[in-house]
Amino acid sequence: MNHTLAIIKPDAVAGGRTGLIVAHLERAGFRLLAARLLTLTRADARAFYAVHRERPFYDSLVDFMTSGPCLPIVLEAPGAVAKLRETIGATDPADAAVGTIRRLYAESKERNAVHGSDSDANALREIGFFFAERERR
Ligand code: 3AN
Repeated sequence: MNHTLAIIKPDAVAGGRTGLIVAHLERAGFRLLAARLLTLTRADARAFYAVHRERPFYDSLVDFMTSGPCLPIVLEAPGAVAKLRETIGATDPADAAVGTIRRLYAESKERNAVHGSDSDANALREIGFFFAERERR
């Protein structure tokens, strides 16, 4: 699939790193199809991360993701899902490869600057979570 969802997370937006991260994504070869600055409600964050609801970090993740504005973005590129995962780097910025967005801009394993869909099926679900079809043509 050639589409995926990124979210510039509240740590990066609050820290003034939104523009740097968008520029990094564009330089990496992604085209922006849709984007909207918004603050997630607790219900939004709980639903978005429902797969993690049994994990010990779930409540803290919901607190963090609702702590301020974030920027969901629909991205287009050949092999978009795998390409974005490579561009953002490992979940923990300490493990992320040099030059990846998380290595450059993330604070910690939880406050890790950016989300990227991890499969084509999740990309479809996550794009639909934020954007109507008419907003991403
Ligand atoms: P990724 O974002 O690399 O796909 P996931 O899907 O395992 O990682 O985790 C979703 C989000 O949950 C991460 N982006 C991060 O913010 C948070 N998270 C994951 N693992 C931990 C952890 N051990 N401690 C705190 N937060 C975590």
